[in-house]
Amino acid sequence: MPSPRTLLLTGAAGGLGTLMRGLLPSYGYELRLLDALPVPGEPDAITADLADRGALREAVRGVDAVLHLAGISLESSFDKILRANIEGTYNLYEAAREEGVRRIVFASSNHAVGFTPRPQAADPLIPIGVPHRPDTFYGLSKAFGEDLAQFYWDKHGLESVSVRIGSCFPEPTSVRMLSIWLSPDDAARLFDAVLTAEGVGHTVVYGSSANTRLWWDLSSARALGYEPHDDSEQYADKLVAEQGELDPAKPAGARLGGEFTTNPPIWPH
Ligand code: NAI
Ligand code: 15L
Repeated sequence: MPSPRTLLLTGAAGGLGTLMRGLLPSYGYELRLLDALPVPGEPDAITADLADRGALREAVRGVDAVLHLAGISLESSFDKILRANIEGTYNLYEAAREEGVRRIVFASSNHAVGFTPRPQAADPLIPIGVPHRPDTFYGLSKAFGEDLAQFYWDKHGLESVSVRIGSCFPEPTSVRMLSIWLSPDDAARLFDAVLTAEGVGHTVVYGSSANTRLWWDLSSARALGYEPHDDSEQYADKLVAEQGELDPAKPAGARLGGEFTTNPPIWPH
């Protein structure tokens, strides 16, 4: 990517957006912020909903790339998911296409493939090429977003990297998260790698740290230059003592998406 690297960060008021607002400037990005909610301490942030096509078009004008984090980040009603995550992501891609933006990094989720069995014992890591197996309407919207990204590359030459994020929080809070935790510092490394790699077309990567208990294959992310530094294992003793090891006989211990795959989904954190 040519310098200066102006980046539109959608979802800037959210948990991950707040972490990335703190970390990405040190990689040389000049951030333009957008969220449906005001962004605390950021008077210049754009307050706009993803339904507002005019505002999106203005927001993407002149940026080198977009890091698209905005949306509903847990299960919700289909109508709400439809508006924010499905139509909203479409609106963003259309605005980017109209304004000639070169690349979008799409915050996909492990829940796009949440019904994939999680590896047990000596099973191989989950490859990036597994079919979509969404575990919620939320996961379905992420599967849609990945397909939308592929479509805009094939049809319009707009590059994307879809990052199937595991759990990005300051610390893992469940035993399941030990396997898919993405530390905030590694998230910034990963986003920087996928924003700057050459010739990504549309690439799908898993997003986690180099966890000892890793469930999936990070090689597509590494191929784009990602080098994780962190490992959740430092939190393992405490979490396992509190919660016990995952039970592979239970749905939440058997599948990648954990508790999202139960009906109704339950939230452990
Ligand atoms: P969050 O819920 O904390 O933040 C989402 C932000 O998007 C909020 O500030 C919200 O106001 C904004 N937003 C929601 N609907 C909007 C709309 N219609 N128009 C404009 N803004 C809207 O979520 P978090 O944790 O920061 O996640 C960010 C992204 O990463 C989400 O897309 C989420 O699905 C994805 N992701 C996050 C993971 C994590 O562990 N934090 C794991 C997997 C995916
Ligand atoms: C997600 O996709 C959610 O946005 C996040 O809040 C976590 O629940 C994460 O998945 C997870 O699977 O732990």
